[in-house]
Amino acid sequence: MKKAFVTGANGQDGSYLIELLLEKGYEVHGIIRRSSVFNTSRIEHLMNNDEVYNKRLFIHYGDVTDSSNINNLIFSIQPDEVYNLAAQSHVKVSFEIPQYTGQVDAIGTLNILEAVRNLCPKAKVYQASTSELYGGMGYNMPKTGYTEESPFHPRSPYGCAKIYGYWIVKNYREAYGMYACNGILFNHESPRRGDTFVTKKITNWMRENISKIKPVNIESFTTEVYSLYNNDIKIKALELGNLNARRDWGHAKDYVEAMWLMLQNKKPEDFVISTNEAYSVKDFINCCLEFYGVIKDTEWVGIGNDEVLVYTPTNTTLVKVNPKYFRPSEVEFLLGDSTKARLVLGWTPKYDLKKMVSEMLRSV
Ligand code: NAP
Ligand code: G4F
Repeated sequence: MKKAFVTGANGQDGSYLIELLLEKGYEVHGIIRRSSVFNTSRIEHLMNNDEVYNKRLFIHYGDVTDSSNINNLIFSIQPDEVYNLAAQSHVKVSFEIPQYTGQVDAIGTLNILEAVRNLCPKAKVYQASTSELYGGMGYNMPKTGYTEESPFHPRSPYGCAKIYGYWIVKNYREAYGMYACNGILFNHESPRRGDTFVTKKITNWMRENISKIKPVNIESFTTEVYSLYNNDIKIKALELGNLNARRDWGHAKDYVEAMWLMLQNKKPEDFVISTNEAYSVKDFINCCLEFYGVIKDTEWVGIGNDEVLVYTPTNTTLVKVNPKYFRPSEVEFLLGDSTKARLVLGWTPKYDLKKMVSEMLRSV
């Protein structure tokens, strides 16, 4: 039975990856950090499954910044595959805690590589690299999307820490012949996405508020009828930052499959994983409004920081800009070109934006 070691086990990707590895018959060892509150909600269903928990799924306390802990675990488990997903993964937060972000996202990656090199050298390593490496600057924006060959220009302490992770993985591959690869993944979302990322923030708000302007089960309401119904609605507008940022948004379930495929490849290589389609934050909001069938009753008005989304029957503001969500330096545009992964790994995404939005809006 193959053994996998997963850091960031209770994160969005960690939870889907562990499900996939268990389905494929692996023995899986995940690490979680000690927390003063329960922090296993994304893997609770697996930990409650008596057929796998403590039989094929083992959860250990661990932290990638604690090399003694990582060394002990790697030495005692002797995994065949290591998936390093642990990170301080929020770009905006990285401006507030840059040093900590570097310790986890950069030095944490080095700690994993050193543990494998010294204590379990045959293990294959997957590193969670990111499209944030590219930076989306005007001079460096290929029309058909970023490939494995595109230059990098990170725009945040997160991006800078991850670029160290990217290069140290490449260096250990070249220097020591390790099977170590970077998955350069574009944004991927799901109902398990953290609540402060833009897609989850939007879909949470929609689920809470759209039923107030249109009872979602009553499809036959005419605009006239539900604007009457809406006379006394109280909606706290959704406050967002850059509405025009564009992202190539995929589904986390598709992307963890790509991680696994990378470690089954004949040789260690780096791969871009993306849907190859980019949409703006406003497009994402419009897609949610289409799902609820209310888009025809809404209108974007104003420009810049004064731009708002209005529900026209009652002139209610649904979305507005709050500059506190702007980043000191922004990545305006990310579009991937995952041709290589599709050709070499045979990977293709099963979700498009509409299907993913619909799953996020239907989830509880
Ligand atoms: P996530 O939900 O934020 O999960 C990150 C996980 O890392 C959490 O379980 C977190 O634990 C854990 N962690 C943080 N610091 C740690 C430390 N010092 N030691 C051990 N574990 C630690 O992120 P995700 O969306 O699943 O992303 C997974 C990885 O892919 C991350 O490395 C991220 O940077 C990268 N990535 C993500 C995307 C994306 O769009 N989702 C795209 C490209 C790359 P707590 O729950 O205790 O905080
Ligand atoms: O959802 P986001 O916070 O994701 P971001 O910054 O693209 O980073 C995510 O994807 C990266 C891959 O490219 C990962 F490496 C990283 O770990 C993370 O998973 O923001 C997306 C866009 C940004 O341009 C942001 O400025 O949405 C814009 N945005 C507008 N209003 C907002 C908001 N982002 C957040 N989080 N909150 C807002 O209110």
